[in-house]
Amino acid sequence: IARQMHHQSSSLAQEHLDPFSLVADELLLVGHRLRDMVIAEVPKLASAAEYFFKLGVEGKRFRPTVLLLMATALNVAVPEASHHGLGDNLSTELRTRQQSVAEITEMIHVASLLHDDVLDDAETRRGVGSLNFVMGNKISVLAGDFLLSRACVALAALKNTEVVSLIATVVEHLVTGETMQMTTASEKRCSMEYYMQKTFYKTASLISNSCKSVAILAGQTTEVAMLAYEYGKNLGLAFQVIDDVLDFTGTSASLGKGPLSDIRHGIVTAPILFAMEEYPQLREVIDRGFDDPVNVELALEYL
Ligand code: GRG
Repeated sequence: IARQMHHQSSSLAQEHLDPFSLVADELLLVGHRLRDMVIAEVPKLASAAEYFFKLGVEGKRFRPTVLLLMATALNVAVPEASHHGLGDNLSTELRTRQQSVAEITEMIHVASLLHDDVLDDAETRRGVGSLNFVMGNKISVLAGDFLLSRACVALAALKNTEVVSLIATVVEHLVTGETMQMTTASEKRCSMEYYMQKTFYKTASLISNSCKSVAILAGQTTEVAMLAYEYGKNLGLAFQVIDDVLDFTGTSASLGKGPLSDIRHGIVTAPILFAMEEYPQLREVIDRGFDDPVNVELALEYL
């Protein structure tokens, strides 16, 4: 993507290729539109649904950033076929539709965070009280459902059945990944294969399928769409592995929540699996579970 951007504007020096700054203005626009898209009729639902879209608690916007950069790279050469159904101002219309994918993706992401925090009984998120902690579990679940519904409406408005199908399937993947994470079966919990599959569903699927959607909207070939998918998949897997490491190395300030929260929730993450390859005896500690803080401390010694 950086190379494509570089070709587009030769004045763009390598050191200026900070991905966030390249799409900063557009991210602001996406942020404004998201705030409009999540306005609800009933005041209690409105304040709950808007909670993570307000300035200062909007998160890193990693997914919209990746999608806008993907759109920039792919729109350099838009095949003739994609003109079909779009007006004269092709590039503006196409870009707006791709921004819509970024907005839908962020809404689904936030919906999953709201439900996740209820499941985990979390107290903090993005450096503030999690919505379930501040307003209660019931409204958090409903706000997540509301966001999913708004995302569905925006998705339908794209009038592209392939994209609708891809993104709708991601919701199933999120639920599947979260359910897989709940397993207590030792064989599965402790295998790298299971971890990678779970991580694809939980984190990478949303990024890969939305990247592919941006390519489809640009009328790219199946081959390019698959490359966009693979790129998003690998980026998503890497993103989760880094997120896993940060759980051990980050601070409350940098994480926006307490460190070691994964291990305290009994989640077997990448650093634990890698440590287990070196110290097979760690498996015993994992099998005993992390409900007991003594086992958490023991596991940390291996890490
Ligand atoms: C209702 C859509 C829906 C799903 C229900 C709870 C659940 C099933 C899925 C949870 C999936 C989940 C929370 C995956 C973790 C993904 C992840 C790495 C989150 C952190 O993403 P960041 O760091 O967060 O991009 P910010 O706050 O920056 O947006």
